[in-house]
Amino acid sequence: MEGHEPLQFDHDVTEEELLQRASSFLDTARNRRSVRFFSDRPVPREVIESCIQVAGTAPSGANKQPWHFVAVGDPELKHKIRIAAEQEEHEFYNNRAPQDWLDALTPMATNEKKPFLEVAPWLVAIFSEAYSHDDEDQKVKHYYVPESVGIATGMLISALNSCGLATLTHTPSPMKFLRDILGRSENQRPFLLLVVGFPSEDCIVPKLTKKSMDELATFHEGK
Ligand code: IYR
Repeated sequence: MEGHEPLQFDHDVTEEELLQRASSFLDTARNRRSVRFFSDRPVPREVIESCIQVAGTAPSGANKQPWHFVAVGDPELKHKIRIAAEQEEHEFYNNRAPQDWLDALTPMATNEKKPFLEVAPWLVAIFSEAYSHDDEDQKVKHYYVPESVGIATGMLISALNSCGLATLTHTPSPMKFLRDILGRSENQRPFLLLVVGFPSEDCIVPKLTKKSMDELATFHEGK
């Protein structure tokens, strides 16, 4: 078929190997925790680049790839982001959040102070693009934008976790300040701010449980 090529795929993988890989990936995934106490230990740019490239392999509506990743290691920019995020968070915790939301957050012990935005070596700001421009500067519409960017973000988190790095999905709301501070264009809308680095030596995390297999999934095997 025009515009197509043969798929490169390992059809010879054994069932044993499948089970081994699934279980090993699960072990890695289970060790991922949202971290709020970071160390200032540097992380090489190349690691962040590779993980962003993993995110860039994500499936997207009509392959429009409606995302852009901005990796910030510059202390001055991180400082600006922290100040702006803390302003929004102050509003959130003191005025905007309804009591039921604040109650739901109690186990996380979060508050408006976000020192990790300066301590962690990298902040990756993820932008979604509802449209782009073609070579003739005509608007190109994108499809399934939140789904696509959500999938790419999940792949980025998974890639960073598999390298042995910690992340925090941070969503100060509203996040418009990210577009201004980072000088992004009008079609780029802040989706999420990912904090990336090593946890501090004395990092603690809330005791949380994840859904059991029964709650998590339903199988209809047909046999
Ligand atoms: N953005 C705030 C509040 C917050 C909201 C949810 I939903 C969380 O899972 C965690 C925090 C903050 O980052 O503190």
